[in-house]
Amino acid sequence: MTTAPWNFNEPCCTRLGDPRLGDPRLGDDDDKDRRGGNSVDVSTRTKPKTKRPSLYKVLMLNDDYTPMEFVEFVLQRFFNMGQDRAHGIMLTVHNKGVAVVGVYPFEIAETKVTQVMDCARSNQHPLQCTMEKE
Ligand code: TYC
Repeated sequence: MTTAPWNFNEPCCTRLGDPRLGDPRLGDDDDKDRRGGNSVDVSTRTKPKTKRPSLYKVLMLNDDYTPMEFVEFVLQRFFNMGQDRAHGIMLTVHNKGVAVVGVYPFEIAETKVTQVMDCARSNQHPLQCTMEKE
């Protein structure tokens, strides 16, 4: 195994020094283009175009009426938590008023909020769930 960070077999390296091929490090239109006109160097983009998506926190809010067991059920069902973690997070919301229950890209966070709100509404609980940019 080689530890060198370059590869001598790469075409650009095998071409180096071959007079028939020219030096690939040099452009072939330094001052004039092939039709004899002036040309302008265009800088090449080195940064990849892809950007990581912004992340959003999904927050669960406390209220006085939603049963604790229902909150635990929601946390297990929609946030893939085990019983112990769901119980712990539910108690945090109960005691502090709010807790982050997950962090996701926008569409996933939005889906989680909708799922929780729909589930709470159809079970007639006032549980509130919201999201905010991280
Ligand atoms: N405070 C509620 C109760 O005492 C329990 C609860 C916990 C409600 C978390 C909402 O997001 C919540 N029954």
